[in-house]
Amino acid sequence: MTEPTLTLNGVSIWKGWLNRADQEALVADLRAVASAAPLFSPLTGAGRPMSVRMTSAGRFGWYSDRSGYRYIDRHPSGVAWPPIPKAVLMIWDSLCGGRPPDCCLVNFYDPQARMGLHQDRDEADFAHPVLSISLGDDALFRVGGLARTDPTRSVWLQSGDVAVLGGAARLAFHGIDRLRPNSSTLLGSGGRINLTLRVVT
Ligand code: MD6
Ligand code: FE
Repeated sequence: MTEPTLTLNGVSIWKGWLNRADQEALVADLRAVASAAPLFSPLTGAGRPMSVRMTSAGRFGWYSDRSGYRYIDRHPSGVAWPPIPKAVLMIWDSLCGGRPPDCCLVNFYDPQARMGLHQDRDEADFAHPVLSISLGDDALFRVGGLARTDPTRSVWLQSGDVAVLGGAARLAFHGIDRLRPNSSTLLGSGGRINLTLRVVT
């Protein structure tokens, strides 16, 4: 398998895994996903809307409201989640292999959106990695350890970069501190899209 460009507290990062044409094709796929299953702002446990808007593709979609974080098998409107785009599944195949993901979470960041430090732990089996794809504006990605208070390291993720949280780093705390507005021309109106692929069940 291709060696990552860098690792950050055990998280593998492939810089520029997708070229510009691949990125543009992926954005077109994601616009189709969002027109079938519109973006929404999930509520945190405290009942406040998250600053990131999201939707999903695949058998399951990630959801959150006052009763907690979970996967649901339909969009909140009742429509089925659209299938995961083929190009996205091919990226998983190249870097993770094994069982294909059954959720592709699509996060859309406005220029001022952020994602607090968290663990991805709503899946049934942490032996499966989580793969993330960045599109659009640069984002400052922070990665710590298995405890919230462990020291962290940060890297700017750019459009076309792919990161994998697997092995000992599968449950590493991570988050997005801020975007660098207008650092990419990929998305007409700015902002950032992050895809995360997971095996849920
Ligand atoms: C983001 N990423 O890049 C936030 N989760 O917008 C994540 O929360 C994430 O990059 C699991 C695995 C990789 C990730
Ligand atoms: Fe995450």
